[in-house]
Amino acid sequence: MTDCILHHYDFSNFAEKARLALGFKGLAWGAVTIPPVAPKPDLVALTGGYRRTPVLQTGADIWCDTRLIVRELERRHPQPPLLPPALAAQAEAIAFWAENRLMRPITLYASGMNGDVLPPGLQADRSAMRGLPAPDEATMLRAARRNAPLARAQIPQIEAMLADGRPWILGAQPTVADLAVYHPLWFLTARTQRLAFELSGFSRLADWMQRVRAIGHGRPQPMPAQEAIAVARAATPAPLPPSAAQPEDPPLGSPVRVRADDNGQEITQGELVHLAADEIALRRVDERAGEVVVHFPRLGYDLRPARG
Ligand SMILES: N[C@@H](CCC(=O)N[C@@H](CS)C(=O)NCC(=O)O)C(=O)O
Repeated sequence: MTDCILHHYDFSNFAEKARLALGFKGLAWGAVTIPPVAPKPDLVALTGGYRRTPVLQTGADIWCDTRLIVRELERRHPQPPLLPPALAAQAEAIAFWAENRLMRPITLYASGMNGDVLPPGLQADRSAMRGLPAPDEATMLRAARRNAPLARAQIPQIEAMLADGRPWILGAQPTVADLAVYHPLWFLTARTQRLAFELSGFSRLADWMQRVRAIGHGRPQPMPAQEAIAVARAATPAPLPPSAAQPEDPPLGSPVRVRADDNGQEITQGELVHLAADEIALRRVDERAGEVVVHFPRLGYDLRPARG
């Protein structure tokens, strides 16, 4: 039996980070395949609005964003650690660079060059997530050309991080930094080998990517979305630890809304039931999933009193 269910799809790079985290912990997990584009009614039955990928479910608790997903996996399965206390802050800082500076040029470059092998409607959906019109092929290619040099300015930095022969980004021990730096690079060649040449000549990087790949995905067990919703319905949200609210926060127990501050800004609304230094949790009752608690990190998310 598994207590973790991951809602994901194959070519999502953030999902690859979560799959590797599950693999690193040696877990069996329920694998629900979600659509790569909106609408995602079965996912939204659980999240209440959030539509990004991946989402972790443990019973009637729903964990949004891979930063929080990794932290929750670490809490449930501390060994082996992905956030060893002495390295956690550095690992998170490198992960922030990888996911906010390295990743976007790589995804724009790879998507522009691989338009023919990506699902129809994907680019229109991604542009809509940023409030932009659907791009045509020429626009995608221009974006790829603008972003290739930005990817090439950063890939050698990863080789440099490994220059002293260390096996992992932060030294002798793997951390979440390895997963976060790996997944954008993985995306470069996940669909085709067309851009593999961009990584050639970086031998330490290649050996390190092989080590990360070897972590694997643990034991995914395919699960229909209906079953995951039934799991939530049958479960009760886990008891919450004491809150650590800030003076500026909306009161606990009040109706609030949360949305991502960058892209995919669909709103999740509910009763504010938990606040920690970097976590927000809302309780909501869904027609299909019953009572669920939806968890978000604070960083990267916008918390406000609900309207009306
Ligand atoms: N900060 C989020 C980012 C998640 C994200 O942007 N995921 C992409 C897929 S790799 C996404 O949601 N794309 C739109 C979608 O899947 O609907 C996380 O760490 O989970």
